[in-house]
Amino acid sequence: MEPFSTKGEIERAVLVGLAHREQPVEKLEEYLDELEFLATTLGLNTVKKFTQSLETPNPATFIGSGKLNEVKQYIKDNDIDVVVFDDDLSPSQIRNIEKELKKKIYDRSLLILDIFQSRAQTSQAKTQVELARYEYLLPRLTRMWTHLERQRGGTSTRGGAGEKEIETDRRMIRNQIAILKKKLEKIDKQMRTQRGNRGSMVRVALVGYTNVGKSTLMNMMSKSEVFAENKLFATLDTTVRKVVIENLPFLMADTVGFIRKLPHQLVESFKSTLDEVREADILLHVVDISHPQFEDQIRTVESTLAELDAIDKPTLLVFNKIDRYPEPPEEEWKWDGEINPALRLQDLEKSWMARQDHQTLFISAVNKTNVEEFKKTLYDKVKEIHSKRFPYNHYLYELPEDQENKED
Ligand SMILES: Nc1nc2c(ncn2[C@@H]2O[C@H](COP(=O)(O)OP(=O)(O)OP(=O)(O)O)[C@@H](O)[C@H]2O)c(=O)[nH]1
Ligand SMILES: [Mg+2]
Repeated sequence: MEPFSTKGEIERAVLVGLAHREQPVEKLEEYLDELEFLATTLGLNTVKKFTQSLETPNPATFIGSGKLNEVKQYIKDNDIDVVVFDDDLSPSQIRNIEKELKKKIYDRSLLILDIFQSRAQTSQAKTQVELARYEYLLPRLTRMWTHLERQRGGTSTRGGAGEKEIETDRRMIRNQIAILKKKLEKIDKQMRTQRGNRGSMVRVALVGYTNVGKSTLMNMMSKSEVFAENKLFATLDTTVRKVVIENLPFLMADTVGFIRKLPHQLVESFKSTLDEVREADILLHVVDISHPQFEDQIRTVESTLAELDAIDKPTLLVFNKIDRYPEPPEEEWKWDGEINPALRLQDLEKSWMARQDHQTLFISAVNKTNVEEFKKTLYDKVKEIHSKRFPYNHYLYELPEDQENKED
C-alpha cells in the first residue's frame, strides 16, 4: 500500500493541538513544531496551526464545537486537504470530526505509521509496519477511509462507501493481519538464526530519539554507509556492523529512533527489530543536545527502553551535536535571580557529569569533536565485558602501550 495520499501533489495541512490537564499549554508549541516536522517528513505542507485549552478533551469531537467550526471555516476558505491532530483520536472522535470537516483526518499515530510505511525498505520492516497499520485501522474504519483506500486500490465506489463495504474491508483486514503475523514469525526465526551465528562477540546498540545522529555515528565508527538525513525516521531497519577499536572487535547496531507517543502497535510489531537493543550488552544512548527539548527526549527514550525491558543495561549517554548547541548570551547565564539561568555548554556538561547514573560524553559526530575520547570510553566498556567473556584471548585487545608496559 502507498502512504495515505491520493492527490499526487503536495497536500495542504492544518495542525490541531490541545492543551489539557495532562498536557500543559507551555509544551503545546513545541509539540506542534514536532508534529509539523512529522508532517513535512510525510510530504505535507503545514499552512496553519490551531490550538485550544480545555480541562479535558471533548469526548465527541476532541476539541470544542466552537473551535471545530473555526477549523471548518478555515479549511473551506484555504483549500486544505488534511487535518492533523497531535493526539490520538478515538474511533468515534475520528468519525464525528470527519463527518463535520469532510477532509482526511490524521492523528499522530496514523501520521507516524504512514511515515514508517513510506520509509520501510526490507521485507521485515514492510511487514511490521503493515501489521501495525492494520491493527491501528481495524477499530477505526470509516466511510471516508474505506472510500480513499478503495480509490487507491482502483475499486472506488462513487460517492463514498456504505456499511457493507466497511464490513468487507474489516474482514479483509482481519485476514491480512493473520497472514502478516505468520509471515513475521517466519522472518523472526530467520533473524534469530542469523543473530545466533554471530557468536558471542560483545554487542553495542545505538539508541535514541529520532534524528539525533545515531546513523551518522554508526557511519563514523564503522565506515559503513547507513542512510542518514535530516528527516524523522531515516532508519527503520536495524543494521549491524563489526567495529574494531585498536584490536578489540565488537558488533554495533543502528536501529530505529524513538519519538514521543510512538504508537504502541508499532512498538509491538517492531519488537523483533528491537531485539538488537534488548539483547545488547551495552547501549549508547545518543542525545541531540542542540534540541531545545533534549531532556524530554531523554525521558521518552528511557520509558521506551523500559517498555522493552532494556533499561538496566550498562549505558553511555552520548550528547551529540555540541557544535550546534546554542550558547546563551552572557547576561542570561550570569543571571542570579529566581529563574534558572540558561546554561552554557560547559555548565551543562558539569551538571550531567555530576550525576552518577550514567557515564556521559559530549561529542560532535559531524565535526569529529571528542571522537577519540568517545572511542576510548567505548573501548574500555567493551573491553570490560569482552575480557570476562573471553578470559583466555586477552591478547586480542592489547593496546600498543600495554605491550610497551609489559616489555619493561
Ligand atoms: N550539526 C550536527 N549535525 C549532526 C551531527 N550528527 C548528525 N547530524 C545531522 O543530524 C541529522 C540526523 O542524523 P541521522 O544520523 O540520520 O540521525 P538518526 O538518529 O539516525 O535519525 P533516525 O534514523 O531518523 O532516527 C542529519 O542531518 C545529520 O547530518 C552533529 O554532530 N552535528
Ligand atoms: Mg538513523
